[in-house]
Amino acid sequence: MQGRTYTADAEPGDEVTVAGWVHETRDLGGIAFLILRDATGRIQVKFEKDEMDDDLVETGLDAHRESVLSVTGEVAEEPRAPTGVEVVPAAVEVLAPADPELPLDPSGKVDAELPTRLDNRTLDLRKEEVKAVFEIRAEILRATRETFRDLDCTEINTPKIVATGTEGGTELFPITYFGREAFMNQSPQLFKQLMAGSGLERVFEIGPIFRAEEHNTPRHLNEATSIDFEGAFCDHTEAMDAAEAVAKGAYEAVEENCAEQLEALGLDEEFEAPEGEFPRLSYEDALDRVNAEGDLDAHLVWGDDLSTEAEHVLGQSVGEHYFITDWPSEIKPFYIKDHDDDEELSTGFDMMHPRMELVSGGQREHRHDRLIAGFEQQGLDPEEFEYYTKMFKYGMPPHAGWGMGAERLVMTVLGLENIREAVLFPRDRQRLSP
Ligand code: AMO
Repeated sequence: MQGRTYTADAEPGDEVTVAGWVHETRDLGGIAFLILRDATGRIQVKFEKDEMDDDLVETGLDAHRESVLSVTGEVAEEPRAPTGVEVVPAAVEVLAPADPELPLDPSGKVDAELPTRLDNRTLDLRKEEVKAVFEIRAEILRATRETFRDLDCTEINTPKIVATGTEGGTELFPITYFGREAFMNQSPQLFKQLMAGSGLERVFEIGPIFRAEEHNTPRHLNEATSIDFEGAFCDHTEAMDAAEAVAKGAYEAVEENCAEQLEALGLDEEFEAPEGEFPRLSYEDALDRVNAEGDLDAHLVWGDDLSTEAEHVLGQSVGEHYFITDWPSEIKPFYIKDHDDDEELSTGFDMMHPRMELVSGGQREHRHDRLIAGFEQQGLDPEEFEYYTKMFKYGMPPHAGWGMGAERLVMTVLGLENIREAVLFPRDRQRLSP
């Protein structure tokens, strides 16, 4: 809008046009106040009924809450106004009226349940604390791109419609692609590995992944955003360094650049970026720790995956971010390389927040014959993946990488209860719209 001033930029003495939503109106008789809200904050508009044109007063005061108005007038200092200034209007225009009945109260005076909030995300995002989550999410992704830049990575985008899956056949969403069966991609895994073998060497992607998993939990989405890294000539320890740098970079950026948003979320006092190196615990040590400290139904033995309950015990025990390394090969994906001196042991790792898993990754199997054998052991037909495996015949360097759930990162940085709070329009078992 030509000539529009953000409410935060309105200075005493300025002649401005501000535009935004009617946050509230207070009619005191001879004088009335309207609070107008925009992306930058709120401003008071003062109506002195005896001194102003009736039409102007009526237009301003008859507008229902959440209607969109533009107000032109002079900004005056007013210590009693919420921001210390007010606009004395010379013209008021209704740009978009709002129904008097709202499905959700953006002023936050009336709480709404999460499903109602998600059904009405536009209104929900007019609340300062909800807007703050998405501003912080954007800052985390910005900082992540910066960290990857410092790590000499090139940003890539890979196909989301694919012919085959990689992360286990049961979790694929099938679609029809010109009469053929195709799938929504579960992970950029194979494509990012192909790029590690290209002239780009070190790549990252921030993009959607689709998982048709049955889970309906506060930590799972059926469409999530994955932050993926893949680096040629990297081993699993260097990949872990990169994951740690991305996580720390996210916290530091939020701490440095999001003071206002943290305050809106009531986190300004308690927000803490992790300090020191994330401990690296072997799978075996993790099992011992869970068995010693946890009160689980079953004693964990070598080869067991860590249940949510076991992760919880471990998280409480470690109390900070940590890695779990040296997993049994049999429970890590076929594309992860085993240790050269012990084939039972995988270079795969997970990076954990005390509340949940954030990352999994590892060094990759880059030897063509071993890779083909891995596909076969997994029950996958290597022929179907020939586009991928054949590139391992033409000089595929050793490489390593990982995937990190962006929503889980935001969720853990901000201590959100439910992952759906970190996505604008979540996709889960029940939710396909909006
Ligand atoms: P994985 O399947 O463990 O590994 O996924 C990596 C990370 O992505 C996030 N994530 C999810 N977040 C929300 N909802 C989901 N349904 C969901 N699924 C995964 C988690 C998880 O730690 N190809 C490998 C990565 C690699 O080795 O590079 C992979 O996808 O934070």
